[in-house]
Amino acid sequence: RSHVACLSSSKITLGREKQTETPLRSPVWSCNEWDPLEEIIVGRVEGAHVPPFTEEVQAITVKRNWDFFKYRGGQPYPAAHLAKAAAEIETFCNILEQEGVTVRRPAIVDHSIEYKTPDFRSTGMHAAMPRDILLVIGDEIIEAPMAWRSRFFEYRAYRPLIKEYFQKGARWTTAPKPQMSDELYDKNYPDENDPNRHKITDQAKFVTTEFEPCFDAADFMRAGRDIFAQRSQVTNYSGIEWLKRHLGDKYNIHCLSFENGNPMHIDATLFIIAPGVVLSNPERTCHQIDMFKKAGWTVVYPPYPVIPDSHPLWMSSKWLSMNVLMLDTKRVICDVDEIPTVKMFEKLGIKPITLSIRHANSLGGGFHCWTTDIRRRGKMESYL
Ligand code: ABU
Repeated sequence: RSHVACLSSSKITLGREKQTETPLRSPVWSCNEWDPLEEIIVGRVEGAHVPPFTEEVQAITVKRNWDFFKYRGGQPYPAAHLAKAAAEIETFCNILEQEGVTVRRPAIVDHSIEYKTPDFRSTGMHAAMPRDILLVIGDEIIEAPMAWRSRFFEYRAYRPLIKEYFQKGARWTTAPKPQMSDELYDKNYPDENDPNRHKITDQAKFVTTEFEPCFDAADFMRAGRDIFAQRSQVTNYSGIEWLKRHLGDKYNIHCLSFENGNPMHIDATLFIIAPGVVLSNPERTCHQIDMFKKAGWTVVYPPYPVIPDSHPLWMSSKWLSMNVLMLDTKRVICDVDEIPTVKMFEKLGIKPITLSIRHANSLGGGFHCWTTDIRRRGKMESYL
C-alpha cells in the first residue's frame, strides 16, 4: 500500500541491556479529503448537552436561538430530537460500512459533569463532531486545543481510540491546552445580528483574542502538503502559527479569508473534493480565490441550500449542504433533500450516496463534521 512511506521503527530500551526493534506501520494515514477512505471515526449523539451560554457561544448563535441556550445551557438537548439524530447516525454508520469503510466510535462519556479549573468552570458538550477536535496529517493525530470552555475536555471521549492507534504505530500530539481565562475572549464582541459583523470580521476582530493559541481542527482543509486555514471565532492566528511551526517546512499552511460575518470551521465555506477541484461557498467570497484559479484549479460554486427555516440549526448555518464526505473522487455522501447539491455532484461525475441526518445537523454539523478520517489510501503530495 502507498502509505508504506510512513513505516517507522521504534527502539524500546528496557532497563540497561534489553533492546527490541519493533517495526510499526501506522493504522492512521490520511493526507487529504478525497483519497479512498478505509477507516473513519463517526461521532456520537449519546450524552450531548447544550453548552452554557457564554460569550464565545453567544458570538456564533443567532438571536432566535438565544432563549434555547439560556434556558437549556448545561442540560441535555431535547430527548426526542436526540433520539431521531441517533437513529440517523446509526444509518450513516451502516451505509459507510456497506461502502467498505471501517467505522469506529468515540466512548460514551458524561458531558453533564461540571468541571472547574483555576480559570473557569463549565459543563461539557458532546463527542458528536470529531472533525472539530482531531486533525489527521499523514500518520499523526493532532488533538486540537479548542476554544470553547465547554469543549475543553472533549478529547476524553476519543482517548480510548487514540491510545489504540498510538499503540499500533500512529503519532499522537496534543496541541497546547489553552487556559481559557477571561483574556481569551472579547466580552464586548457584537452579536451575530449586528449589521456591522461583516465589517468587524473583515477587520480581523473575533470573539477569541490572541491571548494564547487556540484552534478547532475543522478550521483546516487538507490537500496533502497544502493546508488551508481560516482565522475564525474559534481559531486564532497564534493557533494557526502553532500548527505551522509544528508541521514545519514540508507543509504550506495557506491562511485564507472570506466574506463571512461568522466564520467557524472552514468546511462549509471551502471544500476540496478532488485534486484541483474546490467547492467555494458563493455567499462567502474567498478573498484569495485567484490563487486557486492561477494554479489551474477548477472552482465550483455550489447551489444554495434548501433546508427549511423551520428546521432548528442550533449551531450552524444552512451551508451544511456542502459539508459532505468524499469516499473517494467518484463517491460522495450528501444530504438526500439537498437536491440541487445532489445534482451538482452528478454533473461533476461523482456518485451521490444520499441520506438525511437533519436532526443530527441541528447539533452543528454535516457529514464532514460528524466524522474524522483515520485512513485513506494515498500519498502525501503538493497541489499548489
Ligand atoms: N461546523 C460547521 C458549520 C459551519 C457553518 O455553518 O458555516
